[in-house]
This record gives sequence, C-alpha cells and structure tokens, in this order.
Amino acid sequence: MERTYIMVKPDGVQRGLVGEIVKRFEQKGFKLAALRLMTPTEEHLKQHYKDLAEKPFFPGLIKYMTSGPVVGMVWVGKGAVTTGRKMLGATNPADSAPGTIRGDFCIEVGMNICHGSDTVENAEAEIALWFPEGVATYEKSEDAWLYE
Ligand code: DAT
Ligand code: MG
Repeated sequence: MERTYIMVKPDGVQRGLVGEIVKRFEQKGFKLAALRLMTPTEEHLKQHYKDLAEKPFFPGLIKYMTSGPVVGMVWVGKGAVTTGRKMLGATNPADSAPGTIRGDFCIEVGMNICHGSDTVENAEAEIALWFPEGVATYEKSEDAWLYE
C-alpha cells in the first residue's frame, strides 16, 4: 500500500494546527503509521530539501524549518501521495483552493504550514530519513469499509 510523508511545519505547530491536519488525513480514511514531534537539525533539513539547495529561497527555508519543532507523520492508503498533495493544496497558499489545508489556514509561500511528499519514490526516501527506525504496520477494521 502506498505511503506518504506529511509534516506539520513550525508555523503549523505554533498555530495549533496539528490536530486539524491529523483530523483531515484520518477522516479521509488514510491509516496513521508514524507520528512524532521533532526538532530536526539544519543538516537533516538540508537533506530533506536537497533538491532545492540551489534555490534563492533555500537559506530562508532552512531558517524557517529550524525555527521550532515540527510534527512528522506517515500516512498509508491507496493514492496517499497524490491525494495527500491535493489535500495540502498548491505550494503557494495564494493559489491553494479553499478547502485545502493551505487554502484554509495560511497566506504566504514561506509559511505554508505543511509538507507532503510529491512522488512515491520521494515519499519512501523521506520516510527513511525521518523514521529510520521504521513505522508501524497493522490491520484496521475500517479498511473493510474503505476499499472495494
Ligand atoms: P512543496 O512544499 O509544495 O512540495 P517545493 O518542494 O517546491 O513545494 O518547495 C518546498 C518549500 O519551499 C515550499 O513548501 C515552500 C518553500 N518555497 C517554495 N517555493 C518558494 C518560493 N518561491 N519562495 C519562498 N519559499 C518557497
Ligand atoms: Mg516538495
């Protein structure tokens, strides 16, 4: 089953949006496989965002992401990566549709409250980076009412 790495960024934690974001993924029907509040190092975040290292906003991004704790989680389900991205909304909240997390709760691209993996391959790499000890696997009876 597909897995995605979702992270509440420091502004989302500070603004008390952890529960709201967890709630949306739970209500959708995805299964929680890992969740932890963490204060990652600069090196860890540089690894997470290594594809953006050459971008002009990279130093600001690292500063923002190390400004407080984040909440990392792994959600499992059919289409979790693509659907997770849709649930977050466009990168720039100005372009995020109402009803999406970014569309509903934030204003600027530099403080867009959440992260979601963009491909299955990147999701697996991010899960390995943030949860090197592994994540939970378990049966959920609800699945019988979610999947045909
Ligand atoms: P996403 O988070 O939607 O996957 P991304 O991977 O391209 O977007 O960029 C990672 C984060 O970097 C993004 O959530 C916010 C920040 N960012 C992206 N583009 C930016 C820009 N033009 N100015 C400032 N920050 C930006
Ligand atoms: Mg990205």
